[in-house]
Amino acid sequence: MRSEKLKLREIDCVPFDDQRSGTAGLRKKVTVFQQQHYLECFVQSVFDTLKLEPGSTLVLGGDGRYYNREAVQTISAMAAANGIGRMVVGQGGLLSTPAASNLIRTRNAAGGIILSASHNPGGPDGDFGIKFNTATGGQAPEQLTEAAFASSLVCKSYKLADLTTLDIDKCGETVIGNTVIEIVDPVSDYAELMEEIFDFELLRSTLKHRVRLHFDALNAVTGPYAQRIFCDMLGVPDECICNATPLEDFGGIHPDPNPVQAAHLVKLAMSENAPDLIGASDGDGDRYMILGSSMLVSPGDSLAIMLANTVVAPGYRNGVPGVARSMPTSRAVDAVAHDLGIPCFETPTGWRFFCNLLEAGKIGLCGEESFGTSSAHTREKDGLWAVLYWLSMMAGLEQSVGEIVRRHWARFGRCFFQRRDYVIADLEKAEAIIRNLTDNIGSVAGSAGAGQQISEANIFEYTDPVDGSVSTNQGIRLFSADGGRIVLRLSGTGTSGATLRVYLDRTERGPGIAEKPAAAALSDLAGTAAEIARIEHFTGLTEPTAII
Ligand code: VG1
Ligand code: CO
Repeated sequence: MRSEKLKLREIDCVPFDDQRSGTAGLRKKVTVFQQQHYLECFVQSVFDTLKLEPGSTLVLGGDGRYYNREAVQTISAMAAANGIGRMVVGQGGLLSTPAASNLIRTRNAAGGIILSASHNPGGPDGDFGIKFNTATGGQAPEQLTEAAFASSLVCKSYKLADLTTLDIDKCGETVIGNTVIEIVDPVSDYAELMEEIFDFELLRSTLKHRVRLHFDALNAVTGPYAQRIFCDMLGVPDECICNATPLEDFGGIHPDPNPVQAAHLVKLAMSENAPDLIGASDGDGDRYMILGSSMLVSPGDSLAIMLANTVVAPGYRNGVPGVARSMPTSRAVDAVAHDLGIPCFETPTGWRFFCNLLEAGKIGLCGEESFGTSSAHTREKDGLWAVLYWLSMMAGLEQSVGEIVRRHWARFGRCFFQRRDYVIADLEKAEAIIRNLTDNIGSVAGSAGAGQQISEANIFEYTDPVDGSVSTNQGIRLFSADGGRIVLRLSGTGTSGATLRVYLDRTERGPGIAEKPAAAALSDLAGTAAEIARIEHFTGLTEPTAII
């Protein structure tokens, strides 16, 4: 064990004015983070905000993107200088977001720092990000991220220990003054948790005899997790896991598992002799995509189907007390919750809004339309867990992905869903769309566009049922007279310009729903949204940049 004396330095800096967290942490271009004192100032603000007891434990790791390793060294040196008792750091600086959340809980840590810009591109010209979690394992709530921002605006110095570079690739402990820096295997605790929730014996035999799995880690953090869990523990051949080595630039691919960025997986699913289950995960391992032969599972459907089939996994066999979805997520899960007689909460976009509900035991499953789903086993969304849950459904129900989905639609109806993203270079123009709708919200109800009558329009506001905190301006909702819904909001994870997200959903029942393309079911709502929001007028865009 290496041991060093603490050589403490207090370094002066000029405060930054742009360190406000978005939907999931602070995300900026790598070059912004590389400015002198930038990372340090934010981290000092986080330490000051968390007001950690001397000697507390903190978890640290990230998705392995460019700048991850440097940031781990800097944050460890700052932790030693700030009196943290123990830093638990993922080997190689790696920890998937759900694994970090789990480690915070198993180690009774006071919190954690996760280095990730999730699905944003990586590399020297890409993005970097940092988010912090509390002792519950959940992402810091809005009040805390706002407090950290306020603290950064007046951060005129930070504390740093002078220490020789840590060997973060070897598990073991280094002592610096009163701080122990412990490098741990990033996978083992998480893998153990998965083994508790799911019936690995059943999954092993299903994978051996019936289900051919193909998992794509998109060169991001889940590679080592997938290899350990699927190959070592569940016996899947190595070649079924691809892009399994975390790379600093993700090999140039965009680690966002959706049909646009991961079109190669959609192609594979539509091919002859497609694998039975195709899964993929995003940069930091908290999202997923599920496909089967000729079937891409829409995330809203995935949550609904999981809720309808809790019986398949030992961890959920007794059902769940309630469920939650983010407001723009399709309302498919509402029908299942209604059928089960359990509450269905509607929260603003961003995982942090689920954390209080999970912590209070009000919900046992939750999800977002952006391919993120999880349960009370951790306090973050969890990509690999979702793949294991789908595998459990295939094993327990003895059905293919396609059969599971189609049977669900036959029972509950099909909630068609689309997210239409408009990438707008000029932030002002994007804000003008939202401002115009907000200012005129009273007259939007009763108006019509592309043949659709809007019967109700409002601005979503959320009161947390646990702590009573209120979050305003969380998206604009338009309800059509025939039961359709349009939601508009601006993305809070980008690092330049703006992305307007337009979400559409409508439930249909009866014959033909399985064959009907979502585009056909939602084209009138799409036209109505574009017309009422005057997207072309404000931006010149006649079509979305991507439809997900
Ligand atoms: C997006 C998604 C949101 C998700 C967030 C962080 O936010 O819409 O559902 O929670 O990314 O996910 P926005 O504000 O860009 O719409 V991750 O996997 O980037 O931590
Ligand atoms: Co992510």
